[in-house]
Order: sequence, then C-alpha cells, then structure tokens
Amino acid sequence: MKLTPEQAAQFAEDGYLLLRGALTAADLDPIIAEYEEYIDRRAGELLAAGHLSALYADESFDRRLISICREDDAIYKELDIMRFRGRASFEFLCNDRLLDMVESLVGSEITCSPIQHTRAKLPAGLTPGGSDPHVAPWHQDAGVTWEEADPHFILTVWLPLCAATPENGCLQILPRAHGNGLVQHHIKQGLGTVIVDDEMPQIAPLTLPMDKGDVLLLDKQTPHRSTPNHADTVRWSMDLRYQPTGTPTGRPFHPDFVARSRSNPASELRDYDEWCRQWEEALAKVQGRGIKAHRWAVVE
Ligand SMILES: O=C(O)CCC(=O)C(=O)O
Ligand SMILES: [Fe+2]
Repeated sequence: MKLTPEQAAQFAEDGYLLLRGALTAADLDPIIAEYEEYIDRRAGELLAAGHLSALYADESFDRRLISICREDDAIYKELDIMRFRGRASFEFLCNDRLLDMVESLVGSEITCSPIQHTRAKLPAGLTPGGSDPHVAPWHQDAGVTWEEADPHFILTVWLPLCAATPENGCLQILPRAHGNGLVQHHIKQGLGTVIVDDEMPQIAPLTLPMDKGDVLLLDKQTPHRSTPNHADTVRWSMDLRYQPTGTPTGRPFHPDFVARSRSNPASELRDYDEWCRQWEEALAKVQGRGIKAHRWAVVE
C-alpha cells in the first residue's frame, strides 16, 4: 500500500503515521505459524528433558508462551529476529505491501537495517532476570544508533502480531516532538536507554492501542516508550527499520541488506540462507567483544 500525499504530509507534520488494517492475515500468519511451530518443538524438548510439566498445546499464540515460561524461560531469549532466523520472518522484511509504505517515505532504494526485533513481551515479573528489554523507557530511535547514522533518515515500522493494548504494554509516543534533532539520553541500570529528564519535551503522550494488521510508522526523532505488560497475554510485535541504501545504519557490526531497489533489482537480497549466514557470522564475531551499541553514559 503506497501512502497518499496527504498521509506522507501527515507523517512529516506529526512524526508518526498510524495505518489501520494496512496488513492482512496473509501477510502476518506465516510469521505467527513459524513461531508457533518453533515453540511447539521447543516445548516438546523441554518436556522430554523434565523442565516442563505439560506442553500447553491447546493454548493460543498469545498465551502459550506464558504458561511455558512460568516453568522454564529458556525459549524467551531465542525469539528475536536475528536469533530465531525464521524464513517467513525474513520474507516479511521484503513484503511488498510493507515496502510500498516504506518506499513512500524512504524512496525507491531501500535498505533493511539490522536494528530490528520480534518482541514477545511477557507479563511483568515473568521475564528472565527481572528486567525486560521489551519495556522501553522514553527514547528516540535516533538514540540507539552510532553517531554515523545521525544525519540520515531512518524509518521505524512497528506492528503487533496480536492486539497491543495499554494493559499488555502497547506503545506511547509524543506527537509532533520530532524535528529538533537528537536529544540527550543516558543508560539507566535496569531501565535502559532513556531521554534525560531535562530534555523530555513537555507534550502529552499519546497511547496507541493497535490490532493485528495495523502498522505504525515512526520518525527516528519521535520520542516513544512502552509500558510493562500487566495483562495475561503476550504482547507479540515486530519493529523494523528501513533507510535509503548507502546510508549507515549505525550498527555496522550487524548485517543490513537491500530490501528493494528500483534501479538495480539484482542487488536485492532474496536468499534466505545467505541472510542466516550473515547473521550467524556477525553474532559469532561480536560475541564477547563488548561492543557498545548505544553511545550514552551509564548512570545508576
Ligand atoms: O516494542 C516496544 O515495546 C518498544 C519498541 C521500540 O522502542 C521501537 O520499536 O523502537
Ligand atoms: Fe524505539
């Protein structure tokens, strides 16, 4: 779906654009199916190893992981895009309906940034280690790259795989708070990368409940956060980033790829095995090197 000129203008003015029903079940169900299959397989393994008392096979996609992780949370850290590396997830990164929206804002030469996540946000208190990387305090996505990406446009695409609600920790954003560049952040222990208090724009937050099929486009300067999950459902979502090819992603140690090129279609990566190989290689290379992905000072 291409954006209308009015929608593109709205994005420029507000720093975000919420598109209701922009994706169909046919776009999203293959991703859900591959996660369901994986969780089913891993649950079988955990049961066989004596770590689970039941398979919870009759539970829905947005509940089964809770029952499993109550007994054993091994699966939780295996679910992010680059660790999970599912074929349907990879194919979705190049989904035409999605890239048509992206093209309207990024242009016809589109690189898929490695700053991308599948988030299975569990109810508060269930996540391994207590704190939860999927509860993001107020930040700009411009604040999670290296400086080299600062001058460049990066579009965040956020979408739920099941209903995201205020109860299960949907997004909140500050509308029309972009356009003044990157503000100061710091990294608070146990909280994450967050805008320093003095720099928080004094704008009333907008809470954005979203349904499966809805898509949120966010400017990288738009402050946003998500709250803890106080519901009994998993808040399953994906957040992806796209930018003009040739601009730095700000994560040079992780692989980007050309998702769409109108001038040179042969440069588009369509090889799933190659995508997996690049991630495996990059993750092995950075392991233990303590590379700092975020530039900010760490405070107590
Ligand atoms: O999904 C969340 O809860 C936070 C996501 C976020 O900060 C992002 O997608 O940029
Ligand atoms: Fe973010």
